[in-house]
Amino acid sequence: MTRQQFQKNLRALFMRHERLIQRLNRPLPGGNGLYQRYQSPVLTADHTPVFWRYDLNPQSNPHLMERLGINGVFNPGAMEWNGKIILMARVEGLDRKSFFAVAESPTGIDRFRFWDYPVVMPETADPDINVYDMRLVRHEDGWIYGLFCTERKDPKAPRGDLSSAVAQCGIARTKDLLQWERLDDLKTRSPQQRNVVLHPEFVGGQYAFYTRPQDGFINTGSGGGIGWALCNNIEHAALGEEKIVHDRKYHTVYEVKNGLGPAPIKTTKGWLQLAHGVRNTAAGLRYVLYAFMTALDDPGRMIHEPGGYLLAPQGDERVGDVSNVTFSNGWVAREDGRVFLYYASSDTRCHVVTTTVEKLVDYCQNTPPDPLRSAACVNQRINLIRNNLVVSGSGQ
Ligand code: M1P
Repeated sequence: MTRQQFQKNLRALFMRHERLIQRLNRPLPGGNGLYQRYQSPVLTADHTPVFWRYDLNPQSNPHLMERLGINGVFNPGAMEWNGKIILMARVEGLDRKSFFAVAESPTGIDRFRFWDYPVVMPETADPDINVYDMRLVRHEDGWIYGLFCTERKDPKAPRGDLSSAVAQCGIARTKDLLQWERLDDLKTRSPQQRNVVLHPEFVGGQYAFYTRPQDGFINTGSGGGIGWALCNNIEHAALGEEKIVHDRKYHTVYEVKNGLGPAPIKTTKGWLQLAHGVRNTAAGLRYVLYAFMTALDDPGRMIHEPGGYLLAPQGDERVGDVSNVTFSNGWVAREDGRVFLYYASSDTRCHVVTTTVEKLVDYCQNTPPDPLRSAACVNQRINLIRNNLVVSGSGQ
């Protein structure tokens, strides 16, 4: 390639990237009255800066090839930051290793741009092989915490088994999202932990954790459910018994497993909680999002448990590296009552839906619970139909 051609291709590359970053995201027509979906994902692999992927030096990269490609950008933590919205994305390279990186937007709906460098996360004495799914929380102790999954090869795996892994909760804290202090990994009685979330307030003067005790890396075994436990020391956090806040149940959308999403949102009526539920199908696991509320005076106590899912993969969202998945570990409640709920589809890209605290509380309080049997579901629906026909004056 001539020097001239190299420069031309380079300009085209940057222009394509800039067009993508500047693209506005339009609301999709229709909807369910609860939240607004949008036309485009908010973050994709193509949103990562050109200079993260290409060597821009014509001497060392005369063909202007991508040297370190990005496979996917998904499962972001989220928070408001200096009046803007930032996403702490899970960025996965072509080599399957994930890392964290901050993307910032003036609107929270479009124009997310990555900061120049990814997060440099300090390691513990036992280095992480893979890190992912950070839950960001501004704790009342003054720190911003990032709780994430740290994955390492299972030391007990038989020779030749190169897949068995141990997942645990890594904990780090920061004041500026740039310098991170790594604390000890969370110690629990469970052999595997993923989807651990720090509650934003002290409870009885202690740090409070939502957990997901699990026997296997993928399978819950005898464990599972969203757990809850307190501890005094965040620097060397260790939990005793995990009380189950929300258990798995037969023939529900969270039958196989579940896990809390982001840290909860405080409302006057209770804590709004978002979680993912997993069921099995002939086509593999299906991940959907569901909501519930816990008590203000005891965030580990369920008070409203609407039946069914809140959000499931739709259209293109259903296809990706791990198809049929919606997963969320980030949402932001704005001062004006709007809520931006970020989720990833099929472990590939990130999306947003917008709603309000008022709507989410109404949804949790007034959506009937899952009656757990077909006949009971029919009764539930007949009640709705009967009331509607009376209201509309066409009842018989
Ligand atoms: O592949 C779907 C999701 O699987 C895991 O979630 P869970 O621990 O509930 O099974 C996580 O690895 C998550 O990152 C991933 O999106």
